[in-house]
Amino acid sequence: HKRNHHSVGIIGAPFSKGQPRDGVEKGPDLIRSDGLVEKLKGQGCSVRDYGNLDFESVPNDEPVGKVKRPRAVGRANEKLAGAVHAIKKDGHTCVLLGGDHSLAIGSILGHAAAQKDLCVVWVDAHADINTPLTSPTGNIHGQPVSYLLRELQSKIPVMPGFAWIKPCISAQDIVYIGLRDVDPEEHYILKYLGIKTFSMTEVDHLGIAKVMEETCDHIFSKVKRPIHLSYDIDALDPSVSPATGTPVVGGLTYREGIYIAEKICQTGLLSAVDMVEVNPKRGRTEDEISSTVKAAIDVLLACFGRVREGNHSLDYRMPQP
Ligand code: 4U7
Ligand code: MN
Ligand code: MN
Ligand code: MN
Repeated sequence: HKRNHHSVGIIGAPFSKGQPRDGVEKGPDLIRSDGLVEKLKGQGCSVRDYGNLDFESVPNDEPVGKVKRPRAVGRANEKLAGAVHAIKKDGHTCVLLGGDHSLAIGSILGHAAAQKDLCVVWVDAHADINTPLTSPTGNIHGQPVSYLLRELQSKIPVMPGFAWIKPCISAQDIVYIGLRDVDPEEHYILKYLGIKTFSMTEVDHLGIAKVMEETCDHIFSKVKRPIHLSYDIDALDPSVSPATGTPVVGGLTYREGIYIAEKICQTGLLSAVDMVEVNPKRGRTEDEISSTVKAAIDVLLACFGRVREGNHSLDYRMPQP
């Protein structure tokens, strides 16, 4: 089959202020240094690396209520949204290398500015749907979805750095896969808005193949539309990807994690991907770090056509004796 004429635009966001742990800002360069660009080109993609965004420090970024570092997070995401918008205008599938998951705010808003009618597949141990008022921690990486959903707009207080944000998706436009650590307030929101979720219980019960069938049925129930895949590496089990800020036992296997990416690729509608929360400083050994980075890269390669049965380039010719 003729796959793999993917055109990929990569943007790095070395940003960590959506959560308290150092090191997640090293994610973009770490993922690149393991050969992401070369590997994508090697499987037939055209790739443009737009480099890393540069985030100026924001002085006097006092908490607003519980919410920590709102100005830094707001500004970083505004910048990221502009970059993602531009990459989409250039005609690429956008890959955001994070950084923490607060970056999904800018990534999805920038994507939505260029692409009407997108839907979101959120692969994560967590729902990241706390509002500033429900958040138990005040960390914005646990809140991005709340800013994006139209149905929650009236529940979001005014915050410095966030005035540019206008919600761009509705509750029926997002599907979660991999949930296993959801705060009670988040659970209420998910149920109250009727959001489609495949927690680890559903992955166990249905199997990942059925989960992906139902995911596609849900997002394509009316029409086929572009997909934004927001992939938190902590969706995978910590035995696979331990180097992350908020690991939770009982996660997706490596195979389930890859299968999700393969199926999303097969739709032909992948329009943007976030790969976030890879934090080398949270790995206790080199092996823990490399296993986490490898998983992140393998997910991305599967997003862009790599399959486990084997791969060959379209212009391969057998050697003649
Ligand atoms: B991640 C948490 F309270 N729900 O809001 C919160 F448990 O992007 C965790 O998925 C959020 O890694 C995890 O702080 C955010 C907490
Ligand atoms: Mn998570
Ligand atoms: Mn997350
Ligand atoms: Mn995390």
